[in-house]
Amino acid sequence: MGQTVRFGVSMTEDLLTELDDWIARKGYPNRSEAIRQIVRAFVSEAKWEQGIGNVCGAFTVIYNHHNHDVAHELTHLQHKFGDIIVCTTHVHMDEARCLEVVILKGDVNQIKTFLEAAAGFKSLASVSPSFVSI
Ligand code: NI
Repeated sequence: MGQTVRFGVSMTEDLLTELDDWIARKGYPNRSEAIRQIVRAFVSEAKWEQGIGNVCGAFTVIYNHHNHDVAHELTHLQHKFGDIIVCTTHVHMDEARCLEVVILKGDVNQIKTFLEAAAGFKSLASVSPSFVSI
């Protein structure tokens, strides 16, 4: 964390009104906190798109455990990418369905490769993965 620096920003009244309305809806305590969050999200997304730096986040998948191919592929993938996997949680949802959450941390390009490989699974559903720069 660096030193906090103040700077001025100019914008039209209309745009400022839109910003203040958004801040009120989101419940941010002030413009500075809102703008910090906006910039962090923008920088994080830009780094993700450009493949820069490290990220952390989760990949969530629901699959039918009677489909042994999926269970096997998921285990195989986790062994292959062990250096970027922090931990995995497996929940037996019911007699057929399993939910698995894989927490990942590391190089953004390695994590993208993991997600591309996992996208090919014949899962029942997967939650949109979300990663942030660290
Ligand atoms: Ni299970």
